[in-house]
Amino acid sequence: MSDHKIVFTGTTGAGKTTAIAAISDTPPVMTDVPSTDPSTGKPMTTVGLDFGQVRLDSGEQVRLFGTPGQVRFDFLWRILARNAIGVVVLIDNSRPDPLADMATYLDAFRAELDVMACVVGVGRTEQHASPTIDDFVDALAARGLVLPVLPVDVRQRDDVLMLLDTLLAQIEASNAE
Ligand SMILES: Nc1nc2c(ncn2[C@@H]2O[C@H](COP(=O)(O)OP(=O)(O)O)[C@@H](O)[C@H]2O)c(=O)[nH]1
Ligand SMILES: [Mg+2]
Repeated sequence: MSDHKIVFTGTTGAGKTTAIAAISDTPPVMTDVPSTDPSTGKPMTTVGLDFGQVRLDSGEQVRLFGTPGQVRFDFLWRILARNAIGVVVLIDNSRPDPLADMATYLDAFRAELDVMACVVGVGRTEQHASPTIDDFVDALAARGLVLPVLPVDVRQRDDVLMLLDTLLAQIEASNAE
């Protein structure tokens, strides 16, 4: 691992800002501003990016970046992903078509996924059990991808750390090959 940078992506409201704030050792840098789009149901939205840092038990320092959610910023997603070791795709399972949301981000990061670790974190599964974790795994398999899919509550530090650990385990496994 020469560069310890991890990118969090996902739809607006999926929890990128919350996840980074939950684990960052330094006060997270956020660029949320009042939302002009009432349909998101959120008073604030991220126009730029989120940034945080976390020191792992191993002593390694990891930089965390959150992408702007809106698809119109997708050129920024790949700029942010340069030199990253992994990407966390956050899914909001309360949205109309969470499997399509996952596909959007997998498409956007298609080239990066060849060289980068990836995990999928599915949020709000308690109130929204469908699609199930197995449905996400099946949808990934249909694309020829085998990636970890975990239910997460991004407000819980331990859940976000679990996502990170899963991602890092993937990287270590591929380095050992
Ligand atoms: N009730 C509930 N709220 C959640 C859950 N997961 C995330 N949230 C909330 O969803 C919002 C996510 O917003 P934010 O982190 O700004 O999303 P971003 O647009 O991806 O950066 C926050 O207000 C979280 O508290 C969940 O499992 N249950
Ligand atoms: Mg945000």
